[in-house]
Amino acid sequence: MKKRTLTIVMVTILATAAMSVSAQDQPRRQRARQNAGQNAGQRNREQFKPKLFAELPEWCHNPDGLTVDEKTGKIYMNNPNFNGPAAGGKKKDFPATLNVFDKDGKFEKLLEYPPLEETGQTGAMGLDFGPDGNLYVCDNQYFYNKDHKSRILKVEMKDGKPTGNVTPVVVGLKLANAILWHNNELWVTDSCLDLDGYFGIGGLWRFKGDEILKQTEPLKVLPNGQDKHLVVKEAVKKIGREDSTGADGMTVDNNGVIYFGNFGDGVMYAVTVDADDSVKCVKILDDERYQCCDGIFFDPISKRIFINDSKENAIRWITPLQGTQTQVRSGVLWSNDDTDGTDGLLDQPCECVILDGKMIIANFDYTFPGLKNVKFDAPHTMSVIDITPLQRRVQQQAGQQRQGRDNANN
Ligand SMILES: [Ca+2]
Ligand SMILES: [Ca+2]
Ligand SMILES: [Ca+2]
Repeated sequence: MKKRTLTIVMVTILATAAMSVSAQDQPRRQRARQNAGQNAGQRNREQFKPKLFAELPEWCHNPDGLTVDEKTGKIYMNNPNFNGPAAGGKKKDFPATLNVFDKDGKFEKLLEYPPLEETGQTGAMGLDFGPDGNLYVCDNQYFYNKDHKSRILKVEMKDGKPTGNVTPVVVGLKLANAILWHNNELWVTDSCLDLDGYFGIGGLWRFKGDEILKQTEPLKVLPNGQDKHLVVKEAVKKIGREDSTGADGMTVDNNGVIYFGNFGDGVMYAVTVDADDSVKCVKILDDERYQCCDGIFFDPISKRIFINDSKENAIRWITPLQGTQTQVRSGVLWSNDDTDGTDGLLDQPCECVILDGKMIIANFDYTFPGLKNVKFDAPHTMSVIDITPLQRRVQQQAGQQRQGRDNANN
């Protein structure tokens, strides 16, 4: 025991001596440059520190899907209220709700979702406005019944408010998570297809507009990965925390490329539709540092796709694909340690939208094994990050590049 202590002391002394020698040898100017770099890094980091956007009541403790009404600038938010005594099949304390925010965080409940009779629950998550002006909503029933009970619901809207008519338009999904109307088509991520031979596998559903908008009864898809509307299937890697959840967040860039990422391993994909209407999916990011992807959102001004990293309490970014690229750049905008969410620090961020340079973030706070967030706790919060410095920088760089090209051409 004593000998070991002595060895450790000796090694420590030697290491300290080596460090001080190298520090003396280091030119002073280089050290100053490094310090300046660290200070700038710290400043850059601090400028994206999240603040509190809204504190939510207990009956709205689980904010998830977000979408902006482009016409009014209002932010619509689904809250499945998964926490509470629903575990074990009991009815939840609070029903799932649809809510609306103005840009300053003023908040109003619009609707309590009617439960699915079979489970007594609704798990309203992703949502998007359709071309008919109604809201389309992922109802994740997987947390209550894994046997193809998830649905897409249409919430009929008039003058920015629900009329009260909520009807299923697609039934038979596994874990409906994110939803996107694009090019008069409806795209939906399914996080847990549970197909034989895979640790985990998720995918993308694609429905033509007419199939949804002109239907007389809900479209029922075939089970177990057999349906033709399931156009992408991607497996999940088994990594440290062994979460098998697949396709989660989804967004589309200004070139019409659709992106999605896996919750369980953080791998990102890009999806395009070819001239013959076939769907192509390529892996664009597979980096062991980044192991989780929940909701994602493309911002055309900063030219970034922002990723809610639930594992790391982080907002990360990737660049959208350009030309024939198949890989993207990536980085971290902000991350913080475990927190209850006080003052707006991230408490398992799951979705974000960007409005007038402000990134509005929902903190899901419904933990899974291996996440930084260790428990569900008050306060229940939405955060906001001012990303205008990043937007300005990217726009300036683009302007300089244009100028450079013009000069070269003249
Ligand atoms: Ca999600
Ligand atoms: Ca919290
Ligand atoms: Ca928490």
